[in-house]
Amino acid sequence: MSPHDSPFLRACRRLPVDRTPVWFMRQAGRALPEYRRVRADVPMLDACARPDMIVEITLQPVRRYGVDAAILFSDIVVPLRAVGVDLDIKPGVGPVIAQPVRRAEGVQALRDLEPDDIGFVTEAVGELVERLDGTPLIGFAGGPFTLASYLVEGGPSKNHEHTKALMYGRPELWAELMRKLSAISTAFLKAQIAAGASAVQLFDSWAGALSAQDYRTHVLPHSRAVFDELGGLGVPRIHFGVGTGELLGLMGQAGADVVGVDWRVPLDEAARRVDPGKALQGNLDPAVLFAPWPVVAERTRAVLAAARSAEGHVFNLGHGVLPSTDPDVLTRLVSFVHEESAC
Ligand code: 1CP
Repeated sequence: MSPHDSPFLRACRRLPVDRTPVWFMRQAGRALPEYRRVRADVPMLDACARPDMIVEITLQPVRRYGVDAAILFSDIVVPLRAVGVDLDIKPGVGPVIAQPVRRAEGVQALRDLEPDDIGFVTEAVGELVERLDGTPLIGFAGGPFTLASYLVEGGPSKNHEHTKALMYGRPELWAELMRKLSAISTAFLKAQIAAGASAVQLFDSWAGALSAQDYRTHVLPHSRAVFDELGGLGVPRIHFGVGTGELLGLMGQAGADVVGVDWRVPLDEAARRVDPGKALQGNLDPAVLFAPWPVVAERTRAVLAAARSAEGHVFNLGHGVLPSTDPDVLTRLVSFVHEESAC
């Protein structure tokens, strides 16, 4: 079977589907006991560098939940580490950078990503495409703003103050950093597509920290550079951020085929904010999965109803699966989305 006619790729292309496709951001991860088992003695970045673990962890949620797409097990900081940035992913914290990049020397020291740097990813993608037997594989990368935020802040940040200080105070150096990060993300995505990924998602998770004006000036041109480079490769391009209700139109204009929406804006309103010719992805609040099932069902129906205003719809959560989510609720949700949307 080829992934080409799968409901997921058809919905991304705004073609008719016989049921709404569904996958979950962070579907591979701590909500799954089988994930915790294989990761027990292996640090996160070591797991991301081992093709056997990438393959197994990517397949786990497909087996368990019956989702319509797999997403590669990796992390947005993997290509940064692959070009030599000294960083780690600390349990309970997230990515931590040994020497935050705030000056010209740090920006200049960033080098391009070469295919040889990420052979473990291309090997895993190739094997996954065979093993997935027609279920599409989504490749991904971090958006340049989100990567810049980790590099400049040195780790997770609420206010992104050092990042904004660089963006406002040294706009040329900022642009240089963003050009380098765009090139790294582009190379990471191209390698995944060349190895067989059927679609790609650019996670600019923290872009919602920006006003529309700042996004337009300081971020959009760089995200557009990534999408433009992928335009001729024939795979749908998904663009996602959190708290980006005010930016949905601009994130679409950056060059996405599918715009990811968090739970704060209903999909019918999102459809008005995004230019025609794009599908939407989303957008059940991941915290709703902790409510009694009738509430989950009602909210899921509401998402499906609002999505009728969209030209194409891929069901997802509005952000990643929370680690303490009951996996059985996710399994039930996949079936429910399929049943409710079947025509
Ligand atoms: O010990 C662990 O299990 C580590 C937890 C973990 C996992 C499972 C991290 C640390 N990353 C991942 C995998 C991961 N990261 C995937 C796998 C595929 C999937 O199932 O979806 C993906 C797509 C990512 C992407 C990622 N990493 C994003 C973008 C998506 C999002 O959630 O907005 C971001 C922002 C990161 C950074 C990151 N890596 C890990 C954590 C805990 C974080 C966020 C920390 C923070 O709040 O800043």
